[in-house]
Amino acid sequence: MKIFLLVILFVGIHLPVLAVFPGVIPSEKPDFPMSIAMERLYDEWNPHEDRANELYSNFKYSPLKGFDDIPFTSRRDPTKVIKHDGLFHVWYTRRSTTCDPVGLKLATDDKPATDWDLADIWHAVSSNGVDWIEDKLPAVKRPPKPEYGSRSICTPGILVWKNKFYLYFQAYAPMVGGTAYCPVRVASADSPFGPWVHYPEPVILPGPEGSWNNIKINDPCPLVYKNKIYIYYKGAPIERGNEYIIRMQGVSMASDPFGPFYESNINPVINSGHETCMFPWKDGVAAIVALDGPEKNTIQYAPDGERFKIISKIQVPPVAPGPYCEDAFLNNINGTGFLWGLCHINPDGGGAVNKSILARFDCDLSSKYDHKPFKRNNLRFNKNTYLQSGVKLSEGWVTRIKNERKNVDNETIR
Ligand code: AAL
Repeated sequence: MKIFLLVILFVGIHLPVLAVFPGVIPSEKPDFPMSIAMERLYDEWNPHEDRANELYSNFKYSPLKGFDDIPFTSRRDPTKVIKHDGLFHVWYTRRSTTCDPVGLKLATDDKPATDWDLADIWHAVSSNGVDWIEDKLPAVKRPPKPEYGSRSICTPGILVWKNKFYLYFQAYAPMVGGTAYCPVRVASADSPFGPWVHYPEPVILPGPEGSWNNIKINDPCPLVYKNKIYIYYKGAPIERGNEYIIRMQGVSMASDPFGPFYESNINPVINSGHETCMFPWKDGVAAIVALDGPEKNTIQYAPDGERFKIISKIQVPPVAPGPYCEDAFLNNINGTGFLWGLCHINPDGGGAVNKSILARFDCDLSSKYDHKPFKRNNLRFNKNTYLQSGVKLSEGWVTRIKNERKNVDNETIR
């Protein structure tokens, strides 16, 4: 017995301590051997997961008041919200036509091809971000034919620079959609109430033949960073097919709102995403990247505004977010993020040929405030979410899959 105890004592003293990962998460990376997943938790994420990640949030949505539901009137793609003399201001694409979009082939001078065709830029104000008052007339109207924008001006981005206001927008002519050429134009005003004056020339043009953005510069998203105007955008080439880029995002910089804009020499700077949403964050720039590409539904950060990396993965992000980001144009290299903004929702779930409505989202992407409910993950959805059109498997595919079962599903024991 004595010998047995002695052996236990000896072995006990000389065996290495068994490294059981503790329930209380060590805030420093442990130095005992761990799986590569746990290494990653420390190297790429942070030990307290999403709840300790300032650039993680979930998003909650609310309807807005004050935007009347008018037949064949669509509102979408809001700018960032700004606050000026106590009032919130937003601008957005508004289409008021006599019918729903009919697609590219059937479009005429007054029949819209897409939801953002035959549109102008409208403006609304609010004192609380929920109840809005829309102007009676467009803030910026389409310029005359054949100027760029005479078919449609849409998807604006607001810039505040040296106490003046600038709206950058997609300027389509003679047509929108597919392979239509789309540069960015700008209009300026001394007050957010206008009047807005078109600058005569486009300020950001699509890239050269064969390049990633040779046909479209979409979703201009301005901010002020390192004493310059940075405009992020989504680009697209005219070519279509699996070998071509669908959408990526780049940036161009200028020292004057009317240009010249010089594009980053490492464009595109984001390899995924659809509508743009960039905002100053600490001494860099962060972005909500949604919908398309391998890095869809992430929030990314670039310490220099150009070298973006994934910081969090998000669910049900706002479509076309326009945050109320108080320091977007302050140029103070101390971005603090935001808690809410406007976005758009397509009531029928589609995209191009239905109408859209503006909505509000709330979140916690702020380094100044801590709103814990927005740091929760594990979002779960009800039956209607899974069985809505666009998510539910179509009857055609159900039949096809049933018919193919014999050839596709192998025996479990072979
Ligand atoms: C939007 C944006 C651009 C596209 C279309 C209208 O949500 O990505 O503006 O061109 O859809």
